[in-house]
Amino acid sequence: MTNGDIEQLINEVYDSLEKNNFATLGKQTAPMWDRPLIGITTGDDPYYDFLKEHIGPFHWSPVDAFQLKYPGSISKEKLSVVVMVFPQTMETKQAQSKEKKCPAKEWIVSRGEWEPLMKEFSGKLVERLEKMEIRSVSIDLLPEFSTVRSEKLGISSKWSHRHTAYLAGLGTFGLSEGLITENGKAVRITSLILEAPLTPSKRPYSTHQEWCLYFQDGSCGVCIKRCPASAITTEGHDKDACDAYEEVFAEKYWPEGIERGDYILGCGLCQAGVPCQNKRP
Ligand code: B12
Ligand code: SF4
Ligand code: SF4
Repeated sequence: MTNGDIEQLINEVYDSLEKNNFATLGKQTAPMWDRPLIGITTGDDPYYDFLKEHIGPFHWSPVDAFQLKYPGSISKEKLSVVVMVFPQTMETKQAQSKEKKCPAKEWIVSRGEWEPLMKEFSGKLVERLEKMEIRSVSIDLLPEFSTVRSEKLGISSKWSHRHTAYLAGLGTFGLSEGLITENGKAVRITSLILEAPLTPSKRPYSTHQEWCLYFQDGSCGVCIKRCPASAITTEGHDKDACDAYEEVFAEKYWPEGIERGDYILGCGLCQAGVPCQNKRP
């Protein structure tokens, strides 16, 4: 298996998706998510040890996650991590950038239907790899995957897709804390661990906040004004205030003509209508 092989496989699976559309909004042919950007890390990158110190000892290394599905010894040199960043479509970003209090319908639906979509996407990817006799673990399909409260950093999780994407050369963090990629910040991310030695992607930056204008020269700060919960300041991002705002918009500003159902919500107004919406600024 080469980097080119896995990229081709990911694109084939993306093209075969049945759930990647806005059928819920009556738009069967409009995709919810664009083709993913792909980055790769080795399983033995020392940065995974840093994450256990930085986020908390509960944060998995690639070996920890692999062994949950395949108990038994496995050396970290045999594993690679493939990180996939799915950009929101231009239509969703345009709709979201016009909103001020409540996310656009397209944003609500693409967030709310992410988990079933990932079940389809990651399920198909893992199955294709199994047929090639390559063992792999999708983080999003692990039943043990959950959020955890980090002593130092507040609401966190057992695997941070964003930190892994940073490690895989896919982007750096912004003032709002969102990961800014070559395709901007309005993205969602997933990670796959596989038993195949792949070539790691280059990291085209030297600090973790390099692509944000505020950290470059103190300018911009547009995400501060976009946030209806005042959760972003020049001091950074208040996760609890951000988290609490989800219920506020659902109760006070929910748009007509759309069911909440069992959707997980996310505001995401700081991800659109900003200079880092579509690209690294
Ligand atoms: C918990 C969680 C939340 C919490 C807390 C967010 C947070 N900052 O951690 C709440 C509910 C607030 C939230 C909100 C949102 N979330 Co959220 N969330 C998560 C989740 C489940 C875990 C995040 C996690 O583990 N964080 C770990 C902590 C440690 O991260 P951190 O504190 O931000 O990290 C900082 C430090 O590490 C610091 N730092 C200091 N020194 C150093 C040194 C180095 C070397 C480095 C690298 C970093 C570093 O820099 C980082 C950034 O400031 C992930 C899914 C996942 N499992 O990855 C999605 C995820 C992060 N969320 C996502 C999204 C889309 C959203 C929302 C837009 C909601 C929505 N869907 O519309 C908002 C955006 C909020 C924002 N301003 O970024 C996306 C990321 C998109 C992006 N571009 O970054 C993710 C990855 C989900 C996904 N599968 O794609 N989320
Ligand atoms: S809107 Fe500006 S300040 Fe905020 S994250 Fe993007 S580039 Fe940085
Ligand atoms: S997701 Fe919404 S509430 Fe949270 S920081 Fe961004 S704009 Fe503010």
